[in-house]
Amino acid sequence: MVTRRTTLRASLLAIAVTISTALPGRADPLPSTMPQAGAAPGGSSPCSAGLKPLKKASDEFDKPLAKRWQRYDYARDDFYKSGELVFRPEMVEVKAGRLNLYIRDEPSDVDGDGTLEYPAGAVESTFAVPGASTRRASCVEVRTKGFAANVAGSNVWDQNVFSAVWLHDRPASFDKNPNPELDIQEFFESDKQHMALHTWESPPPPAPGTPASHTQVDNCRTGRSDQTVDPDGMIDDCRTDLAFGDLTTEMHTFGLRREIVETDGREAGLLTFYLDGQPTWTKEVSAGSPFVTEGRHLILSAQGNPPGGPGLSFPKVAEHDWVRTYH
Ligand SMILES: [Ca+2]
Ligand SMILES: [Ca+2]
Ligand SMILES: [Ca+2]
Repeated sequence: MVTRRTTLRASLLAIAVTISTALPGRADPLPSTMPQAGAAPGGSSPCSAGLKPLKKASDEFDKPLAKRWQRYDYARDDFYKSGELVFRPEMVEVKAGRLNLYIRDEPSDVDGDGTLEYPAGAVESTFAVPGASTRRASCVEVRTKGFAANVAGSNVWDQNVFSAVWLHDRPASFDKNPNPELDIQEFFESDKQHMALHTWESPPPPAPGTPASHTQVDNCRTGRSDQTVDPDGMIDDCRTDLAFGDLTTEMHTFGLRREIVETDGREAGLLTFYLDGQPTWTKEVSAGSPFVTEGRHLILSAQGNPPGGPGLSFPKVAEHDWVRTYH
């Protein structure tokens, strides 16, 4: 395992070195298939390096929510539910430059099955965070302070609800198969970032577009040993060695860069997840994979895991300071 890890790091270093040579003031040009890092003024983070801000896919949350977001609403469709949470538009608030998503301790049995559901907030963008091409990478960053699935300790699932930052178009549909889902923060432990890739293979209509279960493609959690089998010869570097302390007490920036790079003489799709500018997971997929090429909506949500109540104190609120997309 150590040898493989070293090899992966060496591959990544090779990529990093290649990109750094293209920064302004350096002489070596990039191969034509490489993203033109440094070619345009860009963001200040490694996620956005060399890319231009994409205003139409960004929001500082300093004005009321415009048409670039839809609020999830259980009254519109009972699809808008997660575990013991039901999504209500009034649980979404924009105030003092922040998008706040609440869970309130006002449960009722909305579906009549004898269990209580709690009103919660979630939004999905109407814009797409663009996918990457051979010429252009894509980055989305979200500044957020969430609530964790896990408060008391790393092996205690004591809260049963959590906030999430992810890319997907909901509901899934047959014509968008395999409906890739990229979870920048699938769920959230107080001191760990949990990232995941899923697909939703939808049956043809008239069956519901979102199947009952999704496919777990891969995942990575900081601060925990890697639980997945990495494919041979492909970059899959989950930084299980990183410790971040309590992530719930202040704002942190979570990001995902998607790009098509040349590594070891081949073209590859590369997904790099970030926490405060630090790469936490670098995952290779094929250059044509929809995980890297497809535009996807951004979803900011409270999520629930049945069974049981949300646990611990109320009100719970996930605060989002901004969303910034670069392309
Ligand atoms: Ca803001
Ligand atoms: Ca119920
Ligand atoms: Ca893996």
